[in-house]
Amino acid sequence: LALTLIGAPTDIGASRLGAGMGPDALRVAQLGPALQRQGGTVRDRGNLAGPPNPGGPRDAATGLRHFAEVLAWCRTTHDAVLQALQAQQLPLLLGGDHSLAVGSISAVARHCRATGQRLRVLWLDAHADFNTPATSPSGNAHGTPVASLCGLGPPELARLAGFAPALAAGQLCQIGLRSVDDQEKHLIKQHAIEVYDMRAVDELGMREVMARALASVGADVHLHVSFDVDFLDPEIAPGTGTTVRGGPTYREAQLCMEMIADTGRLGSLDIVELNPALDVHNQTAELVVDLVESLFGKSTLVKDVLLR
Ligand code: DIR
Ligand code: MN
Ligand code: MN
Ligand code: MN
Repeated sequence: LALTLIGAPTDIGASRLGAGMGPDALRVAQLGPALQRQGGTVRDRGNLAGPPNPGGPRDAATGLRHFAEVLAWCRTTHDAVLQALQAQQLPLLLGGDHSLAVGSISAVARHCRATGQRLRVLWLDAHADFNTPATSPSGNAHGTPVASLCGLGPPELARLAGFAPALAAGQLCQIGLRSVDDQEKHLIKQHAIEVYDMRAVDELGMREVMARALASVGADVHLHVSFDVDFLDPEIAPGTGTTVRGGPTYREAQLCMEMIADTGRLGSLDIVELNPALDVHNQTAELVVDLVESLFGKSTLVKDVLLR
């Protein structure tokens, strides 16, 4: 297993500053050595470069805040992720805010189209990130990447894969949602997105949610996981900009990661919205590293003694 770490040190799409320190917080928490312990060969290609966050109001033309800078970061991310995939590496995008997922997932979609693999995207998040500039209450691009990937909003972002939509609605599954804007609810319904919100996690349990989410993941599937740190309950993961109470517990999150690992089909990963400026002693980065170990196969016992 050959992994490439790609740092994207920016908070360009977020409402609060600080997610740009996410890549280094993950390095400080020993992400690289943890992956190596799971049998990976890890190459850290360092941080991508891009424009600073100019702040300020929404652009009149696009309805997003500093759209040109968002687009620059997404393009650079797209190119780096595509390059890793073409070199047979598993790209691990270290965000940075969630707007970058337009770049990474567009690259993954492009790669899957070229290689004939079926793409499945698991979006782990408290939020749906399905706003368009027209529905967005904030103008923050981190609330819009799913809409872009489904072909809505500014065409420069929606067409980053070279085709649009980058994702058919049926390729996407969202888990952990508990903060969805009114107009996003309608978009989710209209596009018939497969969503397991926190009520579904409560009622079905994480095991059944993941069994359903992964049911179609066979040997021909490239599985992409887009992991927004605010997916986790804020009691265990305070170091992120838009926490929402009532998220998955430590054990639920571990099971989620372990069941993804069991498919053996993880092909690419985003870790986004980690904000060490809001954290205490880097505990959220350490938790994320712990979970990522499980995502890459760490288990308490030898795997074949597990009762399944
Ligand atoms: C809100 C918040 N739905 C927005 N979104 C967040 O601004 O679009 N996404 N925090 O991560
Ligand atoms: Mn998000
Ligand atoms: Mn979120
Ligand atoms: Mn550990």
